[in-house]
Amino acid sequence: MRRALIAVLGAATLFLAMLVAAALPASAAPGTLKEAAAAKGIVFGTAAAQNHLGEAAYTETLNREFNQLTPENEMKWETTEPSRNSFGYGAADQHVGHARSQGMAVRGHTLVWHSQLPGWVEDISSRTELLDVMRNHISNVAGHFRGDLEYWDVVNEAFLDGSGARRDTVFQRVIGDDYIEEAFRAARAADPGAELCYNDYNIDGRNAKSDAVYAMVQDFKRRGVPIDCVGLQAHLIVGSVPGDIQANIQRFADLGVKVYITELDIRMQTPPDSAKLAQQADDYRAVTSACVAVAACKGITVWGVTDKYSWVPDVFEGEGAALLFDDDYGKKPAYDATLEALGGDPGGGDGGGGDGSVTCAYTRTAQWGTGFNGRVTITAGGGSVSSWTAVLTMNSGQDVAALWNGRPTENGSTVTVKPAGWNSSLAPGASASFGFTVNAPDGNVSDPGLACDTP
Ligand code: G2I
Repeated sequence: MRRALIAVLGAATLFLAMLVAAALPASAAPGTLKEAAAAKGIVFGTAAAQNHLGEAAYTETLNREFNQLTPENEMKWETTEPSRNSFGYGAADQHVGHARSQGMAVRGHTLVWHSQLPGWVEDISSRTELLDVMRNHISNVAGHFRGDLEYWDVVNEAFLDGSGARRDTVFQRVIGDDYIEEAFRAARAADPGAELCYNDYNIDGRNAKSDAVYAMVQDFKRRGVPIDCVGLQAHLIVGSVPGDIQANIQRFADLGVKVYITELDIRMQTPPDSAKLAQQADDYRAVTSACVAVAACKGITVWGVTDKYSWVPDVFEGEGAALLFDDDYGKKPAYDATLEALGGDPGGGDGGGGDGSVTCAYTRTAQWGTGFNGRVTITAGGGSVSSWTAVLTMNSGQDVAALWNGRPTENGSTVTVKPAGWNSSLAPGASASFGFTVNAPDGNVSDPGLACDTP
């Protein structure tokens, strides 16, 4: 009798163990951008600004999702050499220190650029003098970070849209065509360990400008000018990813250089809506897949952690929402699409396994003649979840007047609620709640329908 019971218990235990094994895949797909990218042998980075590193949600998102950092402004000429031969690296050094402490690679940005260039450089009119000044700048700045950076954007935005002619900058005017190769030679001498890139925008697909960059890189490779990589900035517009981006990456790769997507953002007319966000997700997927498909494409960098601090609204009036995290650090559909394109699993939570499921419950917290307050609590099952979605179905004559601790999208009587950002990921068994107020002018105060799921 006892033996039989033990045998039954043993079988039950084995059965349970099999169930658990079925629920826990042997190797869970990665649940963050950096883990998924690493599994593909590439880096996934972001531009970051020193003045936001004190904001907990900013730094938490930066550290959790990205394994490469590009200082957004802190290594530019006006900051590192504001007056002649007087160099300062405070904010840049802090960036490098932060990146190092987190195991992130660093892209130096940028040594020679016509923008954010101090006036004293603009005033130089002799070729010999400007060549000396440019070489001195490169040898000091790249020399300061020697051995600390993985990549340098050596020359930035030297070509014009449309024609592919050289941009009329002080370097082009005063030194001439060879300023670019001289910059690369100086950078190699200053930091022989860093990959040296030419970086530009609107060279993501094939066009007159990318043809001109292609011809320059081809010429540099033939003549032994030290260039290692090309950065396609990829400042793009929703619905307008060049259809030939992969072919364009491939043709640069075929020249023997690496390719990086260096400043990816995909802007839209604000405010965002679900259709624009879905298109943006497709667009991020397309860019990410194009890089993943070409062996020489070694990294993707988005131009900012959160929509809240993106450069886009400052420059393009009425446009924005271009990045992977919204103003509240909530993951956008583009985040999931990018993670999937990297082979990760948006539903995989922290990648630690688990069934990733959620349950939800509704509580009425207050009621009056023409309305009520409700609260929804979402609880993770046996596994962690990275995000959740709750769907409320309102009854006739009911309108959600306010909702807190969640981000609602209304479509007829259906209100889809996503996390506010900070309450997105849940450990096994943990809960998140959001609350709302319903107006029911006709007095129909019956409970809304509720369903929930992982995204
Ligand atoms: O314009 C977008 C990017 C295009 N490719 C090169 C990148 O270096 C460039 O980055 C942007 C930064 O994201 C902005 O943050 O470069 C801008 C300058 O051209 C940066 O904007 C400047 C503002 O113009 C200044 O008013 C501001 O003081 O940022 C400065 C620091 O916040």
